[in-house]
Amino acid sequence: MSPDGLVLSAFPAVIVSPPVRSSHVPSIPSNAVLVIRPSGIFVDQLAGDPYDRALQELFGEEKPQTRVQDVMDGLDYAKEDSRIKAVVLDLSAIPRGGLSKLQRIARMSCEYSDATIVAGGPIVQALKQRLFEEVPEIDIAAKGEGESIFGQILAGNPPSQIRGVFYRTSGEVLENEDAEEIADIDSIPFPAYDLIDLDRYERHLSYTYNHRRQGILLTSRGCVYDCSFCFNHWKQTRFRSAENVFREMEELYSKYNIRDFYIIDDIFNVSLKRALSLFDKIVSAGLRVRIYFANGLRADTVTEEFVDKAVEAGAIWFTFAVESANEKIQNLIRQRLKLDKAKQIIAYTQQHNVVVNMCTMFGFPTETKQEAQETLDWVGTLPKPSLLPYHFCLRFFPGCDINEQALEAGFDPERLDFTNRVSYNDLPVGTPTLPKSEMLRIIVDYHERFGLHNRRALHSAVGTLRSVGYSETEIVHMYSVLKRKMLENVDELLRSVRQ
Ligand code: B12
Ligand code: SF4
Repeated sequence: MSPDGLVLSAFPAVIVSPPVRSSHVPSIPSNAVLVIRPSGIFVDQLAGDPYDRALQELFGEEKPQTRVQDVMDGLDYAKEDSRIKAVVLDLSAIPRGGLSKLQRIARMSCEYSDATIVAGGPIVQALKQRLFEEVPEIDIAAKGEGESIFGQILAGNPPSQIRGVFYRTSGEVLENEDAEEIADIDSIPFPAYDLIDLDRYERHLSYTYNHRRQGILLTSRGCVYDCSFCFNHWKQTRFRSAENVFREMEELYSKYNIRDFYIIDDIFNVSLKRALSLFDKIVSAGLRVRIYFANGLRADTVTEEFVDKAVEAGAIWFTFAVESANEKIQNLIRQRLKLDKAKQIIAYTQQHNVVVNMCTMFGFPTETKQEAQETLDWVGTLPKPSLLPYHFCLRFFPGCDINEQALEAGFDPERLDFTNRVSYNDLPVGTPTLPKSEMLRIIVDYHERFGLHNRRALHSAVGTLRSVGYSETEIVHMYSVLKRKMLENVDELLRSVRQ
């Protein structure tokens, strides 16, 4: 065994053999030994910005990297497959620095505990019983709002008597009826900030890539729209009152010295009246805050008054959800954004001294190269591109209607499943109407025209960030994340673009 090799104690035998690269799919004999031989460096996410990786792959120059998650997945599959009698992790092809990560994998794989494992979040509604297969350690899963369900679990109530859960009993997974959603969400207490070490959070990057004492605001639950690519896990859409949101802001402002507020609602601007009332309250109380719309606003229902009042109240960060500028795709995904109205209000917002982002996507079922190109061209007609280079390949999450639309359009089911197991900025795999090579070109094209590899866009973005108060360190950290490599200073960032 190689000196770096690590054997999982759960498996009885150890054999190291060199990796065999072959185009055919090998059959697995009984009593097999699985050799996992990662190459390159171990990473949590693949390094290098999407532009660089797309180019490298187009020209066949990809640098070897191995995702920790991929190794863990391999181990998981091996555990379930009775034909595999042993697993060997052969580390001879990775530099020594990866050892600590590998030990983590091994420890995590071997650790068992007697604690009751409770899961929650949208993933429960999305995967249902399948979640218990994917994560066999889970005992109970809450399929709705945790506030009351978790309290009942902690109180020791038997799962069979708790509404809104899946639970494992005598080897099967049972589902109870849904729990009621909380009708008046003003009644939910504010988050317990006294339990949070705000200084520690400040050292980490916020939703908008800066280091601040952060107030995170969720002012509504649910969404009135019905986009087919989205997992809308709330049944009813409910809004907190402007008064209630303002009281939370005021408390965070005076008690915790928080000045930066990040709004993460699905669509904050569904109620214009409520939004304007909140902005008025902030202005009349003289709170000197910075507001970030970290999640997408619906552009065609934003008004000039909304933008003006939001800016007056301290908004410095606007994100607009555009997704596609092609009418056919807009109808398919049921977003039905009025593109002209959206363009007008985005351009209007860009006249203010604020960050303006647009989230766009490609890779929709039936989308052709020309239709995908339309989105890029539409972005090109705006006075400025999106500050954040957020042009992503669509991912297919379980439970979203887009999956059926994709299957109808001839997508390979295995590829669909693959896309939701990788990070949003991992490279795309291609669709029946948009092959992978075209997708890679779209990424390269986007970054050269508007993104990380466009000199004008980068200079303009850095100028805007400085003018809304981002420090040089924050800008360096933000772009280190976007480019997936540690930058020394802003000059290095600006020098990195040749054209
Ligand atoms: C903020 C956010 C993020 C942030 C998260 C930052 C953070 N550290 O929290 C960022 C930008 C990093 C992010 C990333 C991603 N996100 Co996101 N995100 C959201 C968003 C907008 C808000 C989440 C939130 O705080 N909600 C408010 C709280 C109160 O609601 P909640 O989390 O659902 O919790 C309630 C219940 O679910 C339940 N509950 C939750 N946890 C638990 C635990 C227990 C034990 C119990 C009993 C109950 C319980 O009780 C809570 C209170 O009622 C949601 C959309 C939404 N409206 O929720 C999407 C959402 C959760 N994200 C989604 C996705 C797909 C992703 C990504 C996979 C995107 C990608 N392709 O990479 C990644 C995954 C990151 C990861 N590693 O998990 C999807 C999930 C779909 C699904 N089927 O699971 C959502 C629903 C968006 C959507 N509409 O499609 N996300
Ligand atoms: S994508 Fe946005 S607007 Fe569409 S349903 Fe989801 S949260 Fe609502």
